[in-house]
Amino acid sequence: MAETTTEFDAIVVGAGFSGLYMLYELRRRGLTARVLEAGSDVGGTWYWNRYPGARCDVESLDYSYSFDEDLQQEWKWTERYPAQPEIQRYLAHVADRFDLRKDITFDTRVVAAHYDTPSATWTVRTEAGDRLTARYCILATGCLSVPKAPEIPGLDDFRGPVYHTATWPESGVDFSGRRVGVFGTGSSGVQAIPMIAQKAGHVTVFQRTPAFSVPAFNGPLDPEWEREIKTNYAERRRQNRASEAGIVRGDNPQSAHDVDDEQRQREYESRYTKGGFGILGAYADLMADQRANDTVSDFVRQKIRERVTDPEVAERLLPWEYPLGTKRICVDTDYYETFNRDNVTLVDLRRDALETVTANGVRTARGEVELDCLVLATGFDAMTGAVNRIDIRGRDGAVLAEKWGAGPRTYLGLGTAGFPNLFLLAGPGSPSVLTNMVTAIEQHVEWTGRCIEHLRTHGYRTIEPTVEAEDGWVDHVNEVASMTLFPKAASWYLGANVPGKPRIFMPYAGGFATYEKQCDEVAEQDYRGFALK
Ligand code: N01
Repeated sequence: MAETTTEFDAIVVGAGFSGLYMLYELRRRGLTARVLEAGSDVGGTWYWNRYPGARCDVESLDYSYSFDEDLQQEWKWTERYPAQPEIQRYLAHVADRFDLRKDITFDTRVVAAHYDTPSATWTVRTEAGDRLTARYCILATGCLSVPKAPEIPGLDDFRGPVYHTATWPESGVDFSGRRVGVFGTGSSGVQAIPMIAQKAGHVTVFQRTPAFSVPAFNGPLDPEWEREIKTNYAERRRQNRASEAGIVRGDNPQSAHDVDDEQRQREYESRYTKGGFGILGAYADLMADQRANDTVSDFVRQKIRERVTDPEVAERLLPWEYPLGTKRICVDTDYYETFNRDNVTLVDLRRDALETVTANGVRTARGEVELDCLVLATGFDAMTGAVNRIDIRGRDGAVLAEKWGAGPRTYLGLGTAGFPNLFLLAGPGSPSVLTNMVTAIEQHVEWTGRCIEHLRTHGYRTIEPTVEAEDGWVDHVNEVASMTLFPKAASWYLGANVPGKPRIFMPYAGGFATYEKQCDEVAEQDYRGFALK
């Protein structure tokens, strides 16, 4: 695009799962839209996170769009948990199948979005200086799309290559025979470390906080299971939306205290051996009651001990600092077993403090480890990072990053007061990252599509949350979080992984089904809590 101004009904920022479906939804309702995407292809998070082992930990048959019956019937997933290349192929297929690409501009980063009150339009500016205007501005920018600065001293001095899992080179990395240092043992590190160890000469893992990880038991997709789901896919999707996690995982309404220890162990064992995070649904109070959570945390810690040959290494891998699930649980393939390999060393930074990265490696209190390259799996400026780095100005020049300076403020995670016609998809204050993201995204896209249609049908120019409704929702989000164990962990849910970021529990912990009900009620009551003009 040259430096021109182009007008659309809507501008969508981001072409991941949410941006693609939003474009489809807008078109379906007869609106013109342009999607602006920083990457060179569709995929969003899945475009950038192409590190070895990158894989979704929601099952493929659930981690996919439900909006088109033919699409969901014809697409064939190969594995129970889809790997990044397959998700990328799927999203490319969706883009082609619905001819979405013609309305997407790639390699285009949005740097600003300013609202003009007299014309009630948004002007969106790209890094290249192009301007686009639209009535509606929709942020499909993703919850985990801005890598956080790693804050590792001396990193710039390192002479070898440094790779971040979230900006992995498209051509891949050949680790053969190399001495690799890895920082980060969250979901990305837990997936990447076993794959890197298979190729590298030696891997040294610098662990700051151990993960709770459960095995995926991934494998080829069982054709019987696929047939069963596809025979009545609509019912499966309905059940996902009627659940609190946006996914059927057999949630048990009992308290962990209602049963004796033997029965609890059987329940945990049965869920653990099925693979994935179904273990979180074993009892209703695991995320709300410390003693209940202790039972499942102890169970998983014992499993870790059993998976690691050297008891000393196992002890260093045990998480004690937070209850299971309060940091996102990891789902792995051979993570703990990888520490049984001769070419893998675990450095526990809690006992062996990091001093600095040097030109040739990493120095800790116990000495220097020489390395050829470094892998950073150090996470994201989650949920608000991608929004705050765009210069977003609403009514009267209000700056969104300033408004959110003490933490994000939204109504239902969908909009924010003072910013008319600005929609957030899976924004802070919505269940998003605590659920199956695709379920959450579909609900937000559909709600937004219906809302825009409502505005147009009834001749409204603008919609924005009232300050009262927003304050009420922010209080509600905080109150619900305070009834859970989530605030006990220094997690990215709370912004605690980014130095200086306000500590506010950002997602809505009240459950997906409860949340969707509230969104529907708001819409049915003529968009209660929103001002329509
Ligand atoms: O990031 P994280 P992630 N020095 O923030 C460590 C989703 N996801 O990319 O805990 C040393 O979880 C940090 O240590 P600590 C999923 O929702 C999904 O792994 O801050 N270490 C931690 O160990 C997930 O939760 C999938 O003490 C440093 C790690 O880096 C989310 O993305 C796959 C450090 C960061 O863990 C984020 O996961 C991948 C430093 N200076 C991701 N700074 C699947 O679907 C940070 N760390 C499977």
